[in-house]
Amino acid sequence: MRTNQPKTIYLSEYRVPAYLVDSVDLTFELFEEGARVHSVLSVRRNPDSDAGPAPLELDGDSLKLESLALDGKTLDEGAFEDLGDRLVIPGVPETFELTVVTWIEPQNNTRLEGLYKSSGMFCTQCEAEGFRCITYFPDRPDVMSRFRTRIEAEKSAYPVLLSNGNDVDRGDLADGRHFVTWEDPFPKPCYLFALVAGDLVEKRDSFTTCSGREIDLRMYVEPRNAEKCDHAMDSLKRSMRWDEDVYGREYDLDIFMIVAVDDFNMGAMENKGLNIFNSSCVLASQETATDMAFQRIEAIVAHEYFHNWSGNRVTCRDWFQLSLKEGFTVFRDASFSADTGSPTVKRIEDVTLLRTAQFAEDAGPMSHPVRPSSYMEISNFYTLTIYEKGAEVVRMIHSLLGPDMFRKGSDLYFERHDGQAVTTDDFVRAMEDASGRDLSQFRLWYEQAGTPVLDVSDEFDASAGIYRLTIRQSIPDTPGQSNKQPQHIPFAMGLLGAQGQALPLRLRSGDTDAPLERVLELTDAEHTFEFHGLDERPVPSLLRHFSAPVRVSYPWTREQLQFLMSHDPDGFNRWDAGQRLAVDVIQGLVGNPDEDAIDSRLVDAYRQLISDSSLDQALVAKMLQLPSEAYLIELSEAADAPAIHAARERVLKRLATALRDELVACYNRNHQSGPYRVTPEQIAGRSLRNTALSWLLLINDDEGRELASQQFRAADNMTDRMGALRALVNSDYEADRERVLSEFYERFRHDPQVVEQWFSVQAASGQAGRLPQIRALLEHEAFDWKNPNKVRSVIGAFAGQNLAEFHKPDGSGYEFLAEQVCRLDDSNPQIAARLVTPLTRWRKFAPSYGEQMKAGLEKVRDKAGLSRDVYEVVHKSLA
Ligand code: 0A1
Ligand code: ZN
Repeated sequence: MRTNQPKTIYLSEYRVPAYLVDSVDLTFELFEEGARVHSVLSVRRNPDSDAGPAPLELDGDSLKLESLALDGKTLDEGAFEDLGDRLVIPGVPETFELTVVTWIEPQNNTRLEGLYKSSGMFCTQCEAEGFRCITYFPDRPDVMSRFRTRIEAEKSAYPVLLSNGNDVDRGDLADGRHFVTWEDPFPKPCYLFALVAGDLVEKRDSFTTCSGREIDLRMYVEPRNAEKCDHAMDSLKRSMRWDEDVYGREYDLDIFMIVAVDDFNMGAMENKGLNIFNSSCVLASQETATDMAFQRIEAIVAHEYFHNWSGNRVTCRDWFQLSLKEGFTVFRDASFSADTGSPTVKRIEDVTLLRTAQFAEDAGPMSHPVRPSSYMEISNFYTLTIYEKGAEVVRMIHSLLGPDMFRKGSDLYFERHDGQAVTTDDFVRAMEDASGRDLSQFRLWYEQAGTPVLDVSDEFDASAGIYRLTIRQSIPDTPGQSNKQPQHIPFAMGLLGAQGQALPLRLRSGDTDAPLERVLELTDAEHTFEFHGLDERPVPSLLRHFSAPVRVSYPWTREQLQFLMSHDPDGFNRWDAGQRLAVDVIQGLVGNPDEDAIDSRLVDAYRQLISDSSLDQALVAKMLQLPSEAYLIELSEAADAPAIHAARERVLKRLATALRDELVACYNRNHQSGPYRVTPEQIAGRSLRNTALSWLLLINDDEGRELASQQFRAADNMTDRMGALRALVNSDYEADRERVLSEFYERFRHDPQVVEQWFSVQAASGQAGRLPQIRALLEHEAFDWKNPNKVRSVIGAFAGQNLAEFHKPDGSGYEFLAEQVCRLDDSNPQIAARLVTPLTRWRKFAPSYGEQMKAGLEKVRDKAGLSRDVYEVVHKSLA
């Protein structure tokens, strides 16, 4: 087990590695009772290091060292020091060969870091620091080596033996065993190493690259999943083409492999040539996966594939630079998804996640810059800030430079740094060098944490025809950072006239050819922009496309929001105006239980949305979703989650009652007859139908109930079956709820990915997810504490989505979560540290809640033998 007195690691203490490892020759002997790992390293002193003839230091975690030899000579115990998490070997020559033999127990590895077993197969997860759980090694991304890997295992149980690169040798051994040897020609950090051994079926396809090379594409899955590979394979081929077309990036090995495993801490991993996926992020069929899952799979397959360049060919110098690969790759996968489906809808989805969860993270105790300057446990820094805010930062560079200069910059970056381990600063410099733009102030986005706030005010000088827009920027204090400097913010905007027409944005009087949209560049704490030649006071459309990850505060009237909802030429801002209007209406009802009526403007706006089939239905489907409870909490101070829940439900019920007939009509109009397809049009249709259904059931509408039951029975796809199930589970029809839940389970009990959805629809429901029911789910035959997906689908869904229950005034939800975090801390600290997040937000809530949340955290803090992962999160949250 790891030490529980973690030390902080600082970026300022970065030193180049004293030794480099040019090549690694690994042999894995895999057995049921453990695995023996032979590792032969070619080591040489790093000419760029000023450490001189320093001792060689190798990282190790939970390893049994069997032997150690230097240039063939065994080192006995006096010749090196075992510090628990490190081996220190003094007096090593300038170049040498080190042979290390370790014994590990993958079958007992519940942390799922390093080599472990999942559903009978061996697999690995080495990012960030898992390789040290396999063998002693300088486990840091700036040590890049050529890997050769021989895997030996029993042939009947493990017919498929995989690692990175190309298979160069294979054969049979004594005692029913066999071996395969893999060679990866590209030097890589050890976090990109992977191994898989199991009884898997292979699905093959191929891809011809832009230069005419034929790439062998292979997916490996358990036999029962053989029919769920097509979507991922298709997504992979489209990603490969897209990266050639948009970034000029060609795939480099002859084989590209994807493996699905059931037990996985994260979504997927970009190991060189051998991507390993959480089954739920790669396997899909029409009957078992929702539209959302199809889209998520496409995005994750693309994300992992794109890492081949942004992450693998050019990697990170150290883990503080994590966003170098993650922010850029999320930006790339988001652009791919936007090009594939509806760009506005994709933007809405990304911004929803950012504003709900990343803004909350950035305002909480774990707030950190996109390039952090310290950490205790790096696994805790795979955050929304690194990924999503990091992607927004790259997106802003893209909008400041424009697509052509950005492409020049990325070409330069890949060319200049191919085969290197570099920093976010190197990325920005490549963008500067290619474009000639000065991004020195822009770099603050990487260094300063916290979400900038833009306070916007305006005035109209009718006599001069001038509209003045004043924007003040401020950045809140975050742990360890105060008095921040203004950042460089691209602020896209437009102005609308009374008829909804876009007005020319004349920054000088008499400007001819003035554009209808501008990207204003904010660099100072305050700017005033003047727009000339206006006959009337315009309505401003601010921060179009969400051009920067900031909060905008402007005193919109409800009339203006309703106007923008139907007239803003920017689809994103149309949606945003709807969200702001709904937030305003809901907030007006919070803590105001006697107020029953809601603003007729909201009802009218929604009526128009539901009824007008000439509007973009994909956008309408998004606009009909009320802001989530989590977002409403994020927007409030001293939040009262049950009161927010009640207010939101009241608005939903009022809307559903007022629009009952329109909802039935919308349901019927969106009936789909053709074959199921994952197109933006079909997705929008199913979303509208299922929204209509859920609203009708909220008001106990008998026709809605009948429609839901019918849909549940007759659905030919999971989106519709799940839509009906969710609507019935969240309704007051208790008997229907029980019936559909048990029918659903009986039908899909043998499919873990569907059972996960079945768990979460209950855990997230105010009706089916009361605490005794949640406890019963933990006892269910299908629940498995060792499987992160099951843990997330019950405990994560309860604490993250079932907010009125989780925040019950008696504190029982908090106690429950603390108890489960303590339990998980022993088996899987990474998952435990993620699961505790909701409690860390205790300062956001009204004291009667906050104090009890804090007590939950203290209980976790006091657990004996707390992991480093949970220690860091809990201690920072209580500080
Ligand atoms: N790099 C992977 C995700 C990943 C992140 C962290 C992990 O362990 C701490 C494992 C995988 C990606 O971005 O897809
Ligand atoms: Zn990634």
